[in-house]
Amino acid sequence: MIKPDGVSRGLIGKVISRIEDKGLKIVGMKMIKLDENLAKKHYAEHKDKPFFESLISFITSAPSVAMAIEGKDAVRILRSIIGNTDPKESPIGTIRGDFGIDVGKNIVHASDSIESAKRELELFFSEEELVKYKRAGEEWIYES
Ligand code: D4T
Repeated sequence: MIKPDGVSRGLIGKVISRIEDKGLKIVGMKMIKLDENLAKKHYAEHKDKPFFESLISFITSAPSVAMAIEGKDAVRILRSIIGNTDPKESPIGTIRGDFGIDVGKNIVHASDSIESAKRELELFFSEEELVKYKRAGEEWIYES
């Protein structure tokens, strides 16, 4: 997901390019301004953290772009493309390392496990909104 800061700063194209350039496939995408209910469900695991209220207010403050992304090892690869939670600690070359400074404005979110990916996809997409197609050149990305 490209968060409100990424969308508002005009970074949608740059973020999507990195995902596509890597060879991962976008199979669902929508611009959505999260309401408080969805935001609280999405970040339920953080409900007792001191930053929870500011996180909810930030994530509901402007539109985000939600994406469903497919590919071999997609969860692990996406986490490495986005970098560390705190952009200051994130290596140059990662999205957060290249575009961010403060942890509360870290541009993107990516699911951290298959289980959280399933849970989050269900929050953001219906079955019909996810598509199947073949990307040109997949035979030049995967060994088999
Ligand atoms: P998300 O979930 O947004 O991809 O971030 P991470 O998976 O990398 O990190 P996280 O779940 O630990 O944090 C969720 C979200 O909260 C913000 N945050 C985090 C914050 O505002 N202050 C903080 O001190 C921390 C730790 C940033 C990401």
